[in-house]
Amino acid sequence: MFETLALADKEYLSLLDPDGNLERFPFQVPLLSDQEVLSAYQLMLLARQADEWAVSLSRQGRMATYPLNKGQEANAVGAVLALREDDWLVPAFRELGALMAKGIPLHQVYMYWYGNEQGSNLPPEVYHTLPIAIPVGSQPLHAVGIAYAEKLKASGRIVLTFMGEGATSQGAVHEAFNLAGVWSVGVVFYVQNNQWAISLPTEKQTASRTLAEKACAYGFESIRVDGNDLLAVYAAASVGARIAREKSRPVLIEGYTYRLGAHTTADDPKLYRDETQVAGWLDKDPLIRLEKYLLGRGLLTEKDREGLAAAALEDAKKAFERAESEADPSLEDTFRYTFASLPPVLERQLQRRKR
Ligand SMILES: Cc1ncc(C[n+]2csc(CCOP(=O)(O)OP(=O)(O)O)c2C)c(N)n1
Repeated sequence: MFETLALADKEYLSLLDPDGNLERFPFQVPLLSDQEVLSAYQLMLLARQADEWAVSLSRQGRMATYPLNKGQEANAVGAVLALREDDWLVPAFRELGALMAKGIPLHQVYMYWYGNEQGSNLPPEVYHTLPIAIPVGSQPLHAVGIAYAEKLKASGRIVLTFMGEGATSQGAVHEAFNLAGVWSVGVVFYVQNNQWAISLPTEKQTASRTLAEKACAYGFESIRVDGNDLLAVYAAASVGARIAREKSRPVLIEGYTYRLGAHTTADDPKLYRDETQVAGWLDKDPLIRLEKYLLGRGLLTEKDREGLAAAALEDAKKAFERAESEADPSLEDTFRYTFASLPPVLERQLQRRKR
């Protein structure tokens, strides 16, 4: 448990109640300014509309397989807001809001899911972000490697990496946790516990009561946070980022959340999960809770809300049109953007394909 955020008997850190009221806490909580909350809301809204549009595009046969982030937006956006601009983001594949919060334009993310490798062309000196990682649980090791390099350079930069709860069953993730603890590097492991790894529920994934408690075995601090509460995610990530930067220690944050949509546009969750469970979580929709907070604080009106949602959908449509109209990637593009220099096995593949 993060020492500065004593949760007493609470299951996880939560700041906004279901009606969007800010709860009082007996300790200092890092909070966003009103303007920052409003900007974060707009990003979450764009991530939501971009999702809905991607599903529609997929039905029209215009989009390849796409993983939905619906219901998980607060995790991705809230955690990145706690970073310094030059800190690193090492994503998995379900953090659209995190990529956009890092400044990566939506059309570029859409290009990735459209199958254009230029979507992975993220100049590190501009975005400090690694490309989307599909192999489950592969990226936390990269995050630890970067954090170790930054430690050697004494740059003060930290690394935020995301993974799903399913990824925590992968051996490479345990190696990453272990190395991070032993090398004492500044990395924030953010586990989005959306309760499903495709069709496998969390209780069949792990016998641990929480994902957060796994950090204990590796000798670092952790916290469980309400992943549907932007303000709580930001607070937990801010404290986590401070520990990572000032103490050069890893931390683990478990965002307790729910995947409201299908695993991807190629999946049908009705085949394996009970719709009544989904209905219960629709009531905890992170966007609705944040809207209630903003409306209650007079920072948003119903009319603004409708206008912002319509504008976000328009932005998503334009972003996809741009992605769709980009030139096809070259053969070389398929091999670029992940490795600084190609490993021999990929070099051989490239030469074979060229022939
Ligand atoms: C190494 C590897 N094995 C299997 C897959 C197929 N696969 C894609 S996503 C996924 C489930 C991942 O679950 P979780 O880590 O909880 O993340 P979520 O999809 O829920 O965001 C699986 C098994 C893969 N991409 N990589």
